[in-house]
Amino acid sequence: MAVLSTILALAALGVPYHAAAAWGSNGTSSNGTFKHVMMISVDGMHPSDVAKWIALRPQSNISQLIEHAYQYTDAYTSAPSDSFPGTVAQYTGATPRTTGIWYDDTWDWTFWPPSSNCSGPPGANVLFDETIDYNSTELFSGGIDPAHLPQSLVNGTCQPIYPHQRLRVNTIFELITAAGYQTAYTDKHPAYDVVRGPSGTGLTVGYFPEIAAVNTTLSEIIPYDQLHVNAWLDWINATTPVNTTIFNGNLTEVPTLFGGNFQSLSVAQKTIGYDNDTSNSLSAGLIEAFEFVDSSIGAVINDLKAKNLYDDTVIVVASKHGQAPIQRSLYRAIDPTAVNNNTGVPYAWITTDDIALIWLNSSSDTAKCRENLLANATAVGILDVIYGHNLTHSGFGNPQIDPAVPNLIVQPDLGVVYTTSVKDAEHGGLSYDDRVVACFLSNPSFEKKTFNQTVYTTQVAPTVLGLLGIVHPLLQGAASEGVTTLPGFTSLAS
Ligand SMILES: *[C@@H]1O[C@H](CO)[C@@H](O)[C@H](O)[C@H]1NC(C)=O
Ligand SMILES: *[C@@H]1O[C@H](CO)[C@@H](O)[C@H](O)[C@H]1NC(C)=O
Ligand SMILES: *[C@@H]1O[C@H](CO)[C@@H](O)[C@H](O)[C@H]1NC(C)=O
Ligand SMILES: *[C@@H]1O[C@H](CO)[C@@H](O)[C@H](O)[C@H]1NC(C)=O
Ligand SMILES: *[C@@H]1O[C@H](CO)[C@@H](O)[C@H](O)[C@H]1NC(C)=O
Ligand SMILES: *[C@@H]1O[C@H](CO)[C@@H](O)[C@H](O)[C@H]1NC(C)=O
Ligand SMILES: *[C@@H]1O[C@H](CO)[C@@H](O)[C@H](O)[C@H]1NC(C)=O
Ligand SMILES: *[C@@H]1O[C@H](CO)[C@@H](O)[C@H](O)[C@H]1NC(C)=O
Ligand SMILES: *[C@@H]1O[C@H](CO)[C@@H](O)[C@H](O)[C@H]1NC(C)=O
Ligand SMILES: *[C@@H]1O[C@H](CO)[C@@H](O)[C@H](O)[C@H]1NC(C)=O
Ligand SMILES: *[C@@H]1O[C@H](CO)[C@@H](O)[C@H](O)[C@H]1NC(C)=O
Ligand SMILES: CC(=O)N[C@H]1CO[C@H](CO)[C@@H](O)[C@@H]1O
Repeated sequence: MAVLSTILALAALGVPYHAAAAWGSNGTSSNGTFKHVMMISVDGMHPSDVAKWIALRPQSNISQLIEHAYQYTDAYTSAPSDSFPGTVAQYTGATPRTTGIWYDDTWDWTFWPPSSNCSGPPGANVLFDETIDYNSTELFSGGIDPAHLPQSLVNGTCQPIYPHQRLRVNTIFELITAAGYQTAYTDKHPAYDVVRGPSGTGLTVGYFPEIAAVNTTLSEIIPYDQLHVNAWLDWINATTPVNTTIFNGNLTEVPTLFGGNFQSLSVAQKTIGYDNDTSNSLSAGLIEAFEFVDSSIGAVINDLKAKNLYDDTVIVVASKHGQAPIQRSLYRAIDPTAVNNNTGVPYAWITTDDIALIWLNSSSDTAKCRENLLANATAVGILDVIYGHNLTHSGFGNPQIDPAVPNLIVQPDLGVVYTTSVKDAEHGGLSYDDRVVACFLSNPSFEKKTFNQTVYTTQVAPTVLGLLGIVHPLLQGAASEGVTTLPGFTSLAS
């Protein structure tokens, strides 16, 4: 009785405590403790951004979340780190070599173009962005038009392949719906149907306003992001916004797992950038983006509290990608055709961003291609070209046996972006600025802890299952790559 009243008193004061049923003496969670997990990606947010924001606004909502969080200061998203593989990493626990999801724009030797009926030689661009919508100039674009999807053979039959069918391993959403719970997710294109997983059963509902329908300026992206926030508030009310995609029956309860992203900070990084001072302070534009994100998180927290759900919900803030360069003076735009022109050998496809992925017609040209590119390394802004053994041994997979793996990966110098657009930064590549991301898990019962060791956002997936009491070896990608829960959290081993 005395212990209980102490806990209640501390709780009333907002002092952190260990709920005996939920926490071991070493602070690791037991399974099945929490009823809900909300996963937020603040796209582009580095750990250094979180530190700068907290220093600027110690009373902010993000600061208060971190007061009751396990925070990881050296967390990395997938490599490549673009939005598509970065999202998939958090929901499968695996990286592109296992998931098959390298980028939203790639090549695959077992695909054919849209509407081709799989005729002609195999090998096609696999593009899962706004171009697969019915009409991407409309915010509610009608969803995915199968006529715009690349095709492949499924048991010998030519079929359009939806993003979720392209994924090779299951998602935590699938395991959660299989356990009888409901789920919801929001992101920037209908193509984020990818998180439904190969079975297509992972999402109860989705909400995918098309970002390509708005201009890429902070003033247009904030109202766009507000739609995602409104969806979260609706879900916390067990309702759905107008223009929801109902995949597996309408939502009837507060989802067990719900998630989504913010674009505002990423757009501010790309169109405004950091201050040009020596500490790369948050510029006025980045502060504006942060103000919006922070107040939106505050609205979610208040809503969870009002519905008495806050104590039962873990809020996971893990960004799907960073942004490079943080130091604006390192930025250098290079025409992407500089890569194409310097391969010196026939290629099937080149994806360029702040990385280049190259699929060659003949893998026997691989070493020659690397040599040619390196011969013009300065002009093309190349730091290294990864291929062959190095590709496989660095965990990227083997293009000799996997039709989705590029033959070469060009890692440009930090700050180089292969683009003809006007920008200040980009993401998708392998640099520290691209891959290091904010990662913290918050609940009022968590005593603040900071973990400085290297972790990966793939670890979020099994951790979330552990929090909800679901056995994680069922998570195929994490099991295949030996990915464990984040330090400080335990999972159900079997
Ligand atoms: C932490 O505590 C849990 C639960 O009491 C226990 O199962 C686990 O072995 C402990 N881990 C460490 C590293 O001591
Ligand atoms: C797409 O939507 C825009 C805006 O509503 C409209 O002008 C255009 O005709 C539509 N395109 C197609 C192919 O339906
Ligand atoms: C729903 O989508 C339709 C287009 O399909 C659009 O006209 C309408 O404004 C949208 N409604 C809301 C509330 O978003
Ligand atoms: C392909 O065929 C196998 C064996 O008949 C079957 O188990 C599997 O479900 C089929 N896959 C699809 C996607 O139809
Ligand atoms: C985007 O900007 C252009 C030019 O300023 C403007 O004409 C257009 O209406 C804007 N689009 C949206 C969706 O607001
Ligand atoms: C919550 O849902 C109920 C219906 O279940 C609805 O009447 C109410 O307006 C909703 N509240 C908000 C804030 O959306
Ligand atoms: C789904 O539920 C929402 C309320 O959450 C309701 O407004 C909508 O009409 C329902 N949709 C269908 C197709 O039943
Ligand atoms: C930093 O300097 C660049 C180049 O002079 C300029 O274009 C940019 O606007 C500056 N950024 C900020 C946030 O002031
Ligand atoms: C690459 O070659 C094409 C065709 O010759 C040319 O138009 C383009 O300017 C070249 N790119 C660069 C960066 O030199
Ligand atoms: C490398 O650049 C030089 C000029 O700097 C050019 O003459 C040469 O053709 C380029 N190499 C290739 C393979 O394109
Ligand atoms: C590639 O392999 C060589 C020799 O095995 C090694 O020295 C080099 O560091 C590797 N580079 C990368 C990027 O892995
Ligand atoms: C919800 C849930 O799966 N709970 C499990 C937690 O772990 C214990 C011991 O392994 C199981 O008995 C529970 O079923």
